[in-house]
Amino acid sequence: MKTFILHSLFVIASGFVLPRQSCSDPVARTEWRDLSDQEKSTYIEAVQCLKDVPSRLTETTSETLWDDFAYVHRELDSEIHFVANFLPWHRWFVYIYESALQADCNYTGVMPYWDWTRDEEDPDSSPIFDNDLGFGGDGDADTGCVNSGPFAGFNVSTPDNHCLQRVFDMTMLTQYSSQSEVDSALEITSYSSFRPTVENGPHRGGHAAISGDMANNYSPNDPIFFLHHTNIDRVWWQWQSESSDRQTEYSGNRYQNDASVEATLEDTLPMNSDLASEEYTVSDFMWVESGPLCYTY
Ligand SMILES: *[C@@H]1O[C@H](CO)[C@@H](O)[C@H](O)[C@H]1NC(C)=O
Ligand SMILES: *[C@@H]1O[C@H](CO)[C@@H](O)[C@H](O)[C@H]1NC(C)=O
Ligand SMILES: [Cu+2]
Repeated sequence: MKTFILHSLFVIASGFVLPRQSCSDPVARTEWRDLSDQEKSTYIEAVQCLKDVPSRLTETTSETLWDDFAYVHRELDSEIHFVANFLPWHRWFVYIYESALQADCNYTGVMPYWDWTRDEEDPDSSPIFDNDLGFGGDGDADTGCVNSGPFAGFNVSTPDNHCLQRVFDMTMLTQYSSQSEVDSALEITSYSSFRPTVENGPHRGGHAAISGDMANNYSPNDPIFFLHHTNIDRVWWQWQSESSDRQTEYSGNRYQNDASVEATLEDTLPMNSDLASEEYTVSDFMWVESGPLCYTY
């Protein structure tokens, strides 16, 4: 924990990430329902705070730091989905979000995740959707607008000004994001096959189950996006934890529209430089305890 706080201070003070010591004290990320009530409230307040921080982007419709994430994700859509870098790119994206919560909103807690497999029996009653100590539930039956919980009445600006929307279909969660779907992904031995299985299975399930903003390329409008993707990251971490070889196991198609180009660890990860000024390659995000990262699950 100490290393982590120091690290964030360096980021704030210098504007760029100084070369860091080895990761000796990784922070353990926690499932939402395993946080205390106090920890949940602190996280929700930090997320709400992003709406009060001005946008960091130039030449954009994004109005606040909250909105920047959906804008950038939408901007890069075709470069970061259905390609090999889907997992390392989103690992980095969650890290940028976590760093923003810390640097701009004084958040000192851990990055929480949503383990959907714990909701297989009764997804609608998930603590994730709690109106007091969660992210609120389904949108209004007519408008899709989220009208209850901590984010009721929140408008977002990507791709245009609209209320945050959800249109629940929890059969998608029980079908694609179940323990058995996760288990069969973990059985796969090659990255080039593991990545699409996770992306089209459990990943798709979480997006489609919440739907509304979550079903679009501006899905980071919904704060649940980050808990969902942290769990996707955790599934990858579980897969990588099988053997240290898997910390460098990376393959598949680099581009959506050109199957002939093989992805490599040296590929540069795209990012809007207003959101993160550092340039990184895939290799920097291959393991949660190296490069800029220092966490575990
Ligand atoms: C974060 O902490 C600093 C220093 O105490 C304070 O000046 C600032 O207002 C805080 N920011 C928020 C969003 O609470
Ligand atoms: C929020 O978005 C809705 C459309 O979804 C719009 O009717 C409303 O005027 C917006 N509210 C604000 C304060 O911009
Ligand atoms: Cu994405």
